[in-house]
Amino acid sequence: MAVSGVFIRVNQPTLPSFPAPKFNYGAKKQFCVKASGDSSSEAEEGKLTIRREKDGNWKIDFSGVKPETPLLDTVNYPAHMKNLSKKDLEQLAAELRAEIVHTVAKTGGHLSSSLGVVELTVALHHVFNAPDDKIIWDVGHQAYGHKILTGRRSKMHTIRKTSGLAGFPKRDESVYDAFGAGHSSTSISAGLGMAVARDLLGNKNNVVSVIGDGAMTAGQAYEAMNNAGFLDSNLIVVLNDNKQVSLPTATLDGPATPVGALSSALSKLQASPKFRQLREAAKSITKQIGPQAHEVAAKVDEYARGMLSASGSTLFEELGLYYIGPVDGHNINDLVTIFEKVKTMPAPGPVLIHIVTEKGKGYPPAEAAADRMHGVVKFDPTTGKQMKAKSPTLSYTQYFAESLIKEAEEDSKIVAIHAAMGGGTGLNYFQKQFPERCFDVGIAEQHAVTFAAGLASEGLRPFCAIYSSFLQRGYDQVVHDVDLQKLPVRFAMDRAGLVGADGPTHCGAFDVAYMACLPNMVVMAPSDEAELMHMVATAAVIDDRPSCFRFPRGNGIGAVLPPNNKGTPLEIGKGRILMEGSKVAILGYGAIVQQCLGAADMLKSSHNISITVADARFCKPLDTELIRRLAKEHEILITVEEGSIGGFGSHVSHFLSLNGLLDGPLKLRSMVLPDRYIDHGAPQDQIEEAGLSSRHICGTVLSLEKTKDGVKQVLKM
Ligand SMILES: Cc1ncc(C[n+]2csc(CCOP(=O)(O)OP(=O)(O)O)c2C)c(N)n1
Repeated sequence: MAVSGVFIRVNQPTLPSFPAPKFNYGAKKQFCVKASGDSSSEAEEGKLTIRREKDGNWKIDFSGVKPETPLLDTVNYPAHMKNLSKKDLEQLAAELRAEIVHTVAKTGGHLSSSLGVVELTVALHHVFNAPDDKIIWDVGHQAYGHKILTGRRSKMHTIRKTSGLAGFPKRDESVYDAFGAGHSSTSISAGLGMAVARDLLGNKNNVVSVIGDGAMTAGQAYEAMNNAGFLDSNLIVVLNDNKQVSLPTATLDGPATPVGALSSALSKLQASPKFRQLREAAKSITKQIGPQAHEVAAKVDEYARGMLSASGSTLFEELGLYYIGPVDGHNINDLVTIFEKVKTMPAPGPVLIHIVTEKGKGYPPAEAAADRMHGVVKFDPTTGKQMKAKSPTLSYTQYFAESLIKEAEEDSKIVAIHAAMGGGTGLNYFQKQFPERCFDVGIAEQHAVTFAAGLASEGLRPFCAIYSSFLQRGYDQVVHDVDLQKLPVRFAMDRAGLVGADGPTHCGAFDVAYMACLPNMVVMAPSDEAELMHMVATAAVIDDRPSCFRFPRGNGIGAVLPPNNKGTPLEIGKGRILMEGSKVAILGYGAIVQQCLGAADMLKSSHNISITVADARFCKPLDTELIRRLAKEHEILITVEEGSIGGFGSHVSHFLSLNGLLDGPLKLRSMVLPDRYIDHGAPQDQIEEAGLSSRHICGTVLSLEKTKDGVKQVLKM
């Protein structure tokens, strides 16, 4: 990396010196393999796929062949790394990097964030004594190396698969996963809680929170630092600064400039070697000779105004954290030395170590890719080319973006907001067409919602595109700033329902329940991509109150799209009948309507049952006329949704009971997600586990018909 001269080098007098820590881990004597030297005979013979070049850099052969990892093969747990020399640690890092690429090429998953923290992971596990010392990975998408070094290497081929390892740290999975994650910016809060608990319980362990500069854009990180500065507990925060805030790490026009003032402030710090060197030297001297040196530091501070307050300290220091950095996050020597020193400081209070890394480091295809190969499907390790499945239809996300663009072409007041998820929400496309009308606010869902409320209060028509599960974080803002004031913010909730490999942290289970209980909110869900386009058009014209619509992860079903991909506003609170029958009514809400249609086909063809299938379209306001009719004209009414209890089915049964429609012979059942979190896995496995497949809908109908044979029959299907 070209900026190495900018970093704090630990051989300079930057930190107070303390005696080197003594390790006593009781680990068995380990077999220690030497790092291969410059031109070892083994390397020349081509036996090693990982070797150090003459220039000191590591050369890794990223072919599909399993890399030779002689040193990594001796490390099952961190205890096995304690006696390694710094040279060995470098080799271990190179082998770990090769192993990550080799594994993820076969499984898919998060790649480049883990590659960027290989040296950090090795240094942390060498210096700190997990699981007694707590290492907390923010978001957790960068923890693949951590998983490999903490007893899970042999299971890495199962990562993100049904019954396999989770893609994020998970407390149930390993004692080394100190805190579960998936959503960002929680690590400092959790770490502080652990540090305070340690103090109250009289324990002596270290707590290290590792947080990226992206995750550092969220308010919660500042709330935590503010509190950490006040409580003054010993806590180490490692800020992993790779200058990538949003996802993907590129726009459609190429690499993205990181959003937010924080990013430019961090860059200023990195860009000023003199400043850092002088400042750190001054701070170090201060510790030894007294406060006069503060003046020197304060003078030097003028170079980095973006980050500094009037008193001359960094933002982090203002909050009460002792700042160290920037440090080259790929230099194991420096990382180990700094961690050892910080670890042995008697009472440093909260310390922030600012390291600079490169996302995708050491794997040329990732380094070269515009998105740095953040999240990948299986790929060819030699070229980095991903094996993307071809689909005749686009993702719901793309249909959403396409139709929003069509609305915005005709309505200049339409604006779009997302929280660091331009790729995930499809708003990158909107951004390309309307750069002035698209806002990436960083990983800041709470701010995104209230910012949208502000835009709406001045007469603009904001669409706030946030994944269902991430919007949970902005819920008070949805209630207090939007719904209570009846401001017409439109919420596009992507990834509604089960989400496959990402698992429960990203599952959009609760949005129907949490949105439909709000008095002013219009709550919709499309049954296919054409309906999604109509709902975008509907939301655009709802200008007197807030509205929302949810749509799933995955591709459309091939529905006929409206002309020019521009939807037509729907009548608010009106559903539609898709199939008319007489005995059983299945009322679906959202994309699950497709499973309802599948169930109806099975019931008709195999059991000759006359079925009505209706697409509710709205959870709020309910189509009471439709529901009344279905209840009165059928013996059985089943509602189906891919959401938690408390959602659409609850609203329907509430309406039916209040109106006396449950006082007669009607048999009503609500099919919802089960009352537990469903682990990551293949989408089809998840829907089966949730009991929401066509087969399960069939089974519910047949069980109400009391034809036991029929139930058995359908479960065999
Ligand atoms: C609350 C929340 N919003 C959005 C996301 C989606 N997300 C996952 S990683 C990421 C970027 C994180 O950036 P950074 O912390 O710098 O890590 P990097 O990917 O650069 O390694 C985002 C926006 C999330 N996980 N949680």
